Amino acid sequence: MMSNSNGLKKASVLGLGAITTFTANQAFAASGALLKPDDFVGISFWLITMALIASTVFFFLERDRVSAKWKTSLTVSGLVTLIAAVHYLYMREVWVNTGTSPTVFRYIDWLITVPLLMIEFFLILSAITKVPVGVFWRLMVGTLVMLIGGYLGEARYMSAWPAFIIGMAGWAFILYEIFMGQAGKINATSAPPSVQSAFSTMRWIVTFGWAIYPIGYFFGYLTGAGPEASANALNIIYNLADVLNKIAFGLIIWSVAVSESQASASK
Ligand SMILES: *C/C=C(C)/C=C/C=C(C)/C=C/C1=C(C)CCCC1(C)C
Repeated sequence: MMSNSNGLKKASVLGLGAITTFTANQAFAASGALLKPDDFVGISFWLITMALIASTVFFFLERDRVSAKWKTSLTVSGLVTLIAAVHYLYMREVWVNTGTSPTVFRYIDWLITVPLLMIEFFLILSAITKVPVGVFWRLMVGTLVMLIGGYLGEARYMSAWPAFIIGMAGWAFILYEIFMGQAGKINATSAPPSVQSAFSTMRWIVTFGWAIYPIGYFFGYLTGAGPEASANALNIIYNLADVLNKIAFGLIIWSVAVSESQASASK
């Protein structure tokens, strides 16, 4: 009973938040251009905004279904999609009005959401065993190097290639930690099968799903295509990557949380 009415309360708070953001944004939109039917990049910004809002509501409400130690993981998944949804509203605005890449909003979003995604690795392991904080800090350092490198290149503080290489080094450091470093070892030695399987899927997402971003950067800055062609490619690629890396990633965590909660309830 209690958790039901809490759920409803949460849903209405969220709904209100979404509507407010949306209305404020519409007022802002009225001053500029509107979405055109042949602007497929602009349309992708819209579609993904809606998917992100829906995912946020879903993750927050589903917290009620899982046992206590999994709730934080679902909260973090919902925060990732919420933060991204708000940024997508602004990014669409920049795109529709100027036809240029919303680089600053994109990186502010990443600066918050990528660390939160890294924390998920830490959380799913912490739900089952004690994890040294060094794991957490190494994942943060890798993230910062990756994003600062990318930003320096995209905002043209640095030439595109060297910045790209710095970014790639940060990502490689993250991959090392989750495959061969301490996080990987803790998973292999102490996690139950369902956590191991979620950990391994999450790890492949960070490998192949995240690889889509440097591919986007490549088409955006390193091929020498015209500015318009490359801005289109860059944004559509980054947008699709976000669907996988924010929404699908959250769904994997949700599914292990639900199955582990049921398993421990039936014990
Ligand atoms: C929700 C947003 C996510 C998961 C963003 C992830 C971004 C990356 C994995 C970016 C990677 C990059 C490199 C590996 C090289 C330099 C350029 C970047 C920043 C695009």
